[in-house]
Amino acid sequence: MKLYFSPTSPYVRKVTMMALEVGVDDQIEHLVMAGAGPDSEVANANPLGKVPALVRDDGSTLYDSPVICEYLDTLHNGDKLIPASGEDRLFVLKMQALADGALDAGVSQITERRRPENEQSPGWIEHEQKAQSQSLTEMENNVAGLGNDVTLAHITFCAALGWFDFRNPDWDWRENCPRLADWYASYSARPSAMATEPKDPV
Ligand SMILES: N[C@@H](CCC(=O)N[C@@H](CS)C(=O)NCC(=O)O)C(=O)O
Repeated sequence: MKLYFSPTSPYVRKVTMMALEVGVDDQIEHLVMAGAGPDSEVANANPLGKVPALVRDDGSTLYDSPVICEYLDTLHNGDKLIPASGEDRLFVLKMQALADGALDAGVSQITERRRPENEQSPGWIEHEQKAQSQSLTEMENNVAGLGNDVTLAHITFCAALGWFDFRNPDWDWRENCPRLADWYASYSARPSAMATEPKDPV
């Protein structure tokens, strides 16, 4: 399998943490992208031009990160990181959507701030900040429910919080989210989290 990869993308990090947790990372070749977008090479595998995108050995492709994680979870015989059915499954998928959504709102703010100053919309940035901050409150309220057995929800929470620290180190999200902060401090010590910490390319 080949994975269109960026070392700074939190969505790619999700997929890589998932692959490490389920023991299939050594089956994945990383195609490191300098940039993504609909005009980039990534569009060969994902018409949206977004990473992560996975090319399977038969040439078929999968995207986006939730779908790739779902696929990786089928490739091993150990405990599944996405429950097969019922309320447990819905909870994990909902928590994934929540943390992915908080990330989407963070990425959207950065994208807006990178536009020429006279084209930026302060109203849009405020809109996305509110969505992000409400999502964090919901993560704080649900973190105790994640439990000790690692699931895709844990992985997505870690990817989101790690990226917030990486891209916005001055933002003290921990102040209003003490349970999330404690959980993150402990989860970040997992080998899959330590091996995938976001970093700018040298
Ligand atoms: N929902 C997607 C989001 C992927 C995404 O936004 N990737 C960003 C990098 S962090 C990207 O490739 N952006 C390029 C672009 O939008 O042109 C997922 O979960 O995989």
